[in-house]
Amino acid sequence: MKFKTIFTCLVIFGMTNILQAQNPIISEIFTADPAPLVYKNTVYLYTGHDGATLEDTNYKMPDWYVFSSKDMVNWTNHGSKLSPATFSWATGEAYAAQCIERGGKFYWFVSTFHKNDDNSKGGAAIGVAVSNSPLGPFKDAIGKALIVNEMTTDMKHAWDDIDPTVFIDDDGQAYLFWGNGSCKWVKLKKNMIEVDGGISTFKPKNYIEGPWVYKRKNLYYLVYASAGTKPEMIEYCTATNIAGPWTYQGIIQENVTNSFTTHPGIVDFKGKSYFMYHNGSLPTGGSYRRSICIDQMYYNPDGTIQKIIQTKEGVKAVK
Ligand code: FUB
Repeated sequence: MKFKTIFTCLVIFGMTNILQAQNPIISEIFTADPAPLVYKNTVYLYTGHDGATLEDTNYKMPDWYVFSSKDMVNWTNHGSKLSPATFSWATGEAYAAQCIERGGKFYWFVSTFHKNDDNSKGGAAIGVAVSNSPLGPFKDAIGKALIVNEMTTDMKHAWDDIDPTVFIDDDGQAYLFWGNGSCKWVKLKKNMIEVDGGISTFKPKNYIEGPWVYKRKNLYYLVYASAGTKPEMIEYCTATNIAGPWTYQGIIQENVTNSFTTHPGIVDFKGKSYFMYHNGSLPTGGSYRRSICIDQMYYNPDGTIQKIIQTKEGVKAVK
């Protein structure tokens, strides 16, 4: 083969690889804990932000970011839109969060940590920020935490009230699920900023943290990070009633590259289902320097979820 032909082949091969390698989808900063929201033909992706140095041995998560896409491949970085500093009662890291729309307002449920004051002795807590736009500006919706460590006592560690996932059922009833070590849930009032009734606690098989709750064809899904002493996987349960009982359905995602944690974020967009998660696969990445990826998600006719195939290529652009 002539040099020119070999060169052309190498360029085409290289370009094809570049065009197809979508994962991780964000490479300018380290991102974690994906929470997608579809609104008006656009996917908004709310993320955590890993700011740890290579020497750090724990999370350094200063703020939450928003990205958006109209095709699941080209993502616009809208920047840092919220931080624990927005909440006068908060201190510490910006753990997992999820934003949901109701009545034209956007409610961003976040997990962070509480100052030691009259409302709490500290520990993880859940707050809500609100905005008239998916891109903010967001402000504290309540002026205090929605959930504080003292409200749940089944787990003795102080960081069990993390990882909120919020879901509005067809009848308009909103639910908040969350928790590390056990899964907790409560109804929310229509205003989305007050709990309605008591908190329930349960422990799905192998549950550790990071719940993601949604409904598809009259079946409720509770997808979560599992294990604990080993790197996390994603497992799930289904139920015909959101109050349970939940039926364990198995593992859908095995361990991820170079990160102890993984965290599910699930969305349907333009007729396809997508599974978002994080790993440590960017150069210099790791458990505290994570990156969000997307792969296709498929359901069986009976509603069970097929194993997620983690790829470097990611997904194809949708029109
Ligand atoms: O990102 C900080 C914590 O790591 C999250 O709250 C957990 O779900 C895990 O991803």
